[in-house]
Amino acid sequence: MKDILKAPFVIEMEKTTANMYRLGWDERNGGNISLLLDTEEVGEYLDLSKVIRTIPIGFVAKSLVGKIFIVTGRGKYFKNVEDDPANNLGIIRIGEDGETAELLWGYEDGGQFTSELPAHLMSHMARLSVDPENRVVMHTHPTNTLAMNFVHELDDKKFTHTLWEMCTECIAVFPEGIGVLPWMLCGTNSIGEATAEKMKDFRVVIWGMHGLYGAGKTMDETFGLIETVEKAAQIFMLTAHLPRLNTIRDTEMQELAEYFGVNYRKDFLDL
Ligand code: 2HA
Ligand code: ZN
Repeated sequence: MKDILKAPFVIEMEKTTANMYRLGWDERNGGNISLLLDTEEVGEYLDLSKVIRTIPIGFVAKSLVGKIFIVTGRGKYFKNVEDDPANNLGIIRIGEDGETAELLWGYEDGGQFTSELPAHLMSHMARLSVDPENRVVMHTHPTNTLAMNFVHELDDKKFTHTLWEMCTECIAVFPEGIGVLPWMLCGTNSIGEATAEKMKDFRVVIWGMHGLYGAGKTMDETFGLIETVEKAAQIFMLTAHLPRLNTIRDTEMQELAEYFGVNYRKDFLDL
């Protein structure tokens, strides 16, 4: 067996959480990540017949039976993942009943997966139904995006349009736009269901006055997507209180989207 601490997916979780912590997005226990793993690859590092313990997941994730995820731990700090991955991360497999997680590695202090696991798994199911290559779901509290939630209407089209206006390439990076949910109680199946519903159309879903969810094929792609949303929100927050002299017009956004050949939400522009 190879050393699990040297597995590329463990190292990627360490690097990503450290990076997000240093960007100031994931204070204290804020944020969580789940990454769908390749079973064969995990088998090079762990004995897949050895289940350490089982943990109920709180709903039935039928379409994920047998799938293996690496997930950040409940109450754990992104700040600490790099120094102590075995306590702060866990590798789980969704059991035959679809409602039990089989712990294969990690959560060594007796802990468990993030309280947001329902929203993560429901988002994975929604994204996999439209993109079979989706592997990543990330939840984080990016500062400017969160600030923008307090001063901007929480509406899919209006929020997307404002972000698209803030950086030329936004419409090429998230041409499908972003989904926006109102404030909801976190950690529940209801917020998971609402997130998953939006995830059928969008890879980024804002949780009003809380943070956002991002999804994608790889950690880089998903992180880059969130980073781009946050950059646009930062430009908005730096300029929202100043007189606007220039703007990127809707016809220019259209020109860019068509030049890049992306399938953009035409109904989110006013042409
Ligand atoms: O797990 O960010 O939404 C910490 C959170 C909950
Ligand atoms: Zn959160």
